[in-house]
Amino acid sequence: MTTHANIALTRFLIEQQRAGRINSELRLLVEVVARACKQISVAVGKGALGGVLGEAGTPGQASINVQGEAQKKLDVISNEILLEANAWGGHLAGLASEEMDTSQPIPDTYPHGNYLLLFDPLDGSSNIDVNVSVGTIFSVLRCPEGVSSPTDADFLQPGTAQVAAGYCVYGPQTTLVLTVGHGTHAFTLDREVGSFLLTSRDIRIPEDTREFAVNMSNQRFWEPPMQDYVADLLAGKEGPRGKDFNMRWVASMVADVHRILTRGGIFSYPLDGKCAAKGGKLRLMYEANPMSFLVEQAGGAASTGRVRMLAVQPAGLHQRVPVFLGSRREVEAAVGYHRDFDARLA
Ligand code: AHM
Ligand code: MG
Repeated sequence: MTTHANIALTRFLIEQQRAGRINSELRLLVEVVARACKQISVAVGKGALGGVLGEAGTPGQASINVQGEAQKKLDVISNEILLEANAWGGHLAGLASEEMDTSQPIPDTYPHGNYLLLFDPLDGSSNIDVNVSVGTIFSVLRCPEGVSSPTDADFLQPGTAQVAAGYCVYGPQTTLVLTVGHGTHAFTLDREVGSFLLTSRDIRIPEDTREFAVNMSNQRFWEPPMQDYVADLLAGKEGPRGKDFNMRWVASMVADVHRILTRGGIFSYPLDGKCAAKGGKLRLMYEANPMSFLVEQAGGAASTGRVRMLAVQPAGLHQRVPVFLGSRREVEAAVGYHRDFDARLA
């Protein structure tokens, strides 16, 4: 990784503003999200010492979110940190979170801005209690013209409409990865100074890879094109792909995507018999779209297996989708298996 030790996130954003790529409101928005991520990083880092592990709710009665999943204490804490940090700055018109049933307009006690913020406050939360990387994912949209108190419908914009997206991974290092539509850049938190420093400018994902990420325990539930694709990966050098593949699965999308941005690979959470009725496992607005924007800005590709992710017109705030993203030629290969399968059915 190239280091740019003297360029803090604040300076980077000021430079983006001077280059006409962002305005002051969007700069403030990213700064506020980054500050909230620092707070979440501290809470995550305390672990058992901070009493933040385990499930939210009362003993015997876990708190269940709109996704039908039991919330962890840190899911709730991270959501509150992001809500509180973003309410009063005047840069937002509304917020939506994976952990909340509906979107929230900014209260009338504060000025309203022109942006909408969507986030998964703590992604990969099954990993919290076992001290494995987790992260925050966020996406920024413009509030439609003339709307000051947005409702859910105002958030239903395709991924191509995103003006910024990023994630912060809380691992051995805390790293913020950001795009404002001009490349993908990584900032590492200097824990002593408390500031994010640019450590990788213009990340490029290798076009080819020998590494895939998927939860193999779902194999028997996948649809046929995914079965065929992974069977050919596993066949290695002797199979049709002509090379051996390695596999990694952290089960935190932030960590898996971070590896792909660092050294290439393909990440997939395909349709399977267990999640097909919901449309997939991962959420379009909080997970798939921001990650796809970051990956495309780094020269990679992102697809549902059938269409470009960023072109999907969302039908609901919590919509789920199948996901394939990472090294461009490998994503194209996976999409090819789906295309061939669909063509045989037609
Ligand atoms: P979460 O937002 O509830 O944490 O769920 C999303 C996570 C992703 O980070 C990860 O890729 C996936 O779920 C792991 O799923 P599985 O446990 O089925 O492997
Ligand atoms: Mg998530």
